[in-house]
Amino acid sequence: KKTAAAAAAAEPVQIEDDRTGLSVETLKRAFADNLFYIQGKNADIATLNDYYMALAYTVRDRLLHRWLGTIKAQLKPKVKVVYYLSAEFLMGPHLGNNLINLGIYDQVRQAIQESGLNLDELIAQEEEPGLGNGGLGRLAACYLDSLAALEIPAIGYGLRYEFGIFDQEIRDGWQVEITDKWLRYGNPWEIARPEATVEVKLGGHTEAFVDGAGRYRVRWIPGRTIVGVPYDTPVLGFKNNTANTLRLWKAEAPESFDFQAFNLGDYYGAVNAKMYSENISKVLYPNDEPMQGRELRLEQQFFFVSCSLQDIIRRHLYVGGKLENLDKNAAIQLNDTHPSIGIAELMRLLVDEHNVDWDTAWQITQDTFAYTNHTLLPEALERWPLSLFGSLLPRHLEIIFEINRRFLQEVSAKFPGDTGRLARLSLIQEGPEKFVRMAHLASAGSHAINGVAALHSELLKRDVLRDFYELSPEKFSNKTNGVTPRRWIMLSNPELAFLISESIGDGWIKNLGELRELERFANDKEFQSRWRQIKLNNKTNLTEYIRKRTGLVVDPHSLFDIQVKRIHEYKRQHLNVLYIITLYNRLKQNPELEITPRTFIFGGKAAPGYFMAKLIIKLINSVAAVVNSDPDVRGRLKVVFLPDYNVTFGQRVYPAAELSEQISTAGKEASGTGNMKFSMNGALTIGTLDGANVEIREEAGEENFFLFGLTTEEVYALKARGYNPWDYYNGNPALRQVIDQLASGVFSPGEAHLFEPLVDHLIHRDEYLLLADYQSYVECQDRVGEAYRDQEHWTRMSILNSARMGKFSSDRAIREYCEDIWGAVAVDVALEEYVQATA
Ligand code: BZD
Repeated sequence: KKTAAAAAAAEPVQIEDDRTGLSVETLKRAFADNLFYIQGKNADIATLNDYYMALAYTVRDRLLHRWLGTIKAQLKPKVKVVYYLSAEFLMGPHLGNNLINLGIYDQVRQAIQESGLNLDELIAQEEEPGLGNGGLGRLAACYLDSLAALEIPAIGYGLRYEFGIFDQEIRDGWQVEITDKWLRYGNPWEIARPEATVEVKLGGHTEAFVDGAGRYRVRWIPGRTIVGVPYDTPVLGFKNNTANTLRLWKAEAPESFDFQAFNLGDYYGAVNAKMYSENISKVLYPNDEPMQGRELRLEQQFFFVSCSLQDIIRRHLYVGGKLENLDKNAAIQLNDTHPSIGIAELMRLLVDEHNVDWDTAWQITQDTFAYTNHTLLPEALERWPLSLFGSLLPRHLEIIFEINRRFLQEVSAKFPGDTGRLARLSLIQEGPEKFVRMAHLASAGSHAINGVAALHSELLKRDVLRDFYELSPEKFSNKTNGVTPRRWIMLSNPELAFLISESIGDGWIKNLGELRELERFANDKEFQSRWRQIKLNNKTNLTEYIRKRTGLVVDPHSLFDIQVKRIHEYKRQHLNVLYIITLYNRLKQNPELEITPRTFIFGGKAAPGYFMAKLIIKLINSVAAVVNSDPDVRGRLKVVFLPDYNVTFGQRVYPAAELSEQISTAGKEASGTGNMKFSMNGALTIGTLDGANVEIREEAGEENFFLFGLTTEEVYALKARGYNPWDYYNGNPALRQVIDQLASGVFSPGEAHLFEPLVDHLIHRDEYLLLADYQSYVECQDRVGEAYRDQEHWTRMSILNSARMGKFSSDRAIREYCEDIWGAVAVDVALEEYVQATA
């Protein structure tokens, strides 16, 4: 302490210009220096990865002063910090993004070129941190970007999975999962902070005792402890001084563990215990996996949440805050229910460890936490078997019982005699096996609850959280999702970004609403032709990539019709396939038929244990195999499944798309965010009135959107009166032909029964109403094909789509969270003197 204080008081030492300077000369020198001194290589033996690392360190050096300045600015009393708790952060590669946010893309490109290398190749070298499944994890990443852009003090807390989402390979048309070794070559963007390690308890039992002041207390005697070591990654704001922190926890064994066993001479036992502890942050769980017996997942959730809350309290006390005022300095957002155990953990920390009385603790907790729901699918709502929960977290179970007892008392007071309501609202689901309902814990323990699109938020109030809405309507609001234009336009689609800036200035990057000014170019022939040329360039790039990855040759002049997202029955990739087969049949029956040449492109991963989703991948590849090798449809129809869809690949795909498939069953997709990325980059949408599609259509104008399918109300009504897919099968010859072909093995030569499970499900149950929506989808797709023939009109629609997507910037979403939920405001970051002297 004393040494540190003395050092801080001393005259600041001038930090070398080589680590902060931004001239091309300095950048080149720093790059060469890092190659030599950090990578320990020279040009004779350096690999592409060595060059990437050298560049990454060169860039990292140039953001550190912002990072330290931000940390300092945030560690002040009265500053309110947003803590975003999320089991997933799907950040995507950092290098290109950091260049954009630092505003040094051009200098660095030149420096790298003058060093005899190519910047794009170095950027492509980065192994992306795939620490998320899909939309939910990517949303967390976009929100961190916007928080920094808006200079809001924020920390993202999560898990540093050693293995992120698996890499996908396609073998014989089937998905094969490969472990994602993203840390293999080191991660230049993170800094370990072992000095900030925290301890986490698990298992064991509890004991009641009376403390010195005569108060009834409980202590938790854990069965084991693990420690969390934080790894910090800077998250830069766009051309400002803010660099927030993403703090991810790695699980390790405490030292004491080894020593104990070591003293007993059980060396291997000690090593075993160490390995067991480290398991907790080993691997990301895929979504859509059965939750049964997934104890390790609950351990993960509790582990990162406990580490984070201890960290938050430590920070709060460090700046001299009082625990009673935690909510004045901290807004904690729960990204779905995955971190909702935090409600019970904060209660435990306050009541058991900091001796705060229950009522005060509960008030603090509710005022601090807010909860975002991301799904209406009943099977996706988290519930933990009481037995499992109690054995891992005995004290938390007691606390949850006590929260529930008081909560239900309040409910009784408000709705006397309504026992049905009590059972529905209870945090515990009764029955032969009892469960803790995490969405109920999150809802009871938060002051704000939000859905992620207007429709979704309405449905939440009507269905899943109806009783909570009736109890506390003031907690509910909508926060329509958004995505960051920095990554999803500037970085992904530089040519388009350039054209836009040239036409309307570059204010849109920070204020996406300004894209509206593009409307005046919608009919401008010259502008239209540049717009089209850029799309063609992006399509050509994707074409080249497709050829490299799959060997398939596709025509960049065909309509690029793209569906990329996780594979799930509710997202209905197979409805898309039904249309492809329909088109194929038409062409076979009428070889002279004129159609708009199309390339159907799919990408997405299936959860390893989700059989139907994997079968859908096989289906797409099987149909592709037949269609692509049939000379009768050559030049008119192509089907591509691109393996290993991830953020990096998304950055290539959205700019190249002309048609965006957003075809989920109405009422099932909470929001969608890919739909926004497509539309911003000038793709038109074919979609149902689901999730944020509703608002995208509202903004773009209904004449610039291809709408089809049942509405949510119609879906409910149809199911209520008894949906029978057979009627649709029997009543529609084209549909029947498609289904019969699938059933008889036309697309699975030699394996006639391959798609039987899919076909059976469609004609007997069809939970997601593909058959009901088939005709409407086909007709809509036909209208798309027609519309594409008028390129001028299509381009106009495309421009208008981009121009009107301002609402879907994550900056807008974050502003709403700040104003309505967090009460957080921007904080100025001052750069350290030594940097002002040099930068
Ligand atoms: O969240 C998604 C929704 O399905 C989308 O509609 C929505 O746009 C995004 C962002 O709000 N949900 C997920 O991505 N969910 C998961 O990935 C997930 C992960 C683990 C466990 C359960 C779900």
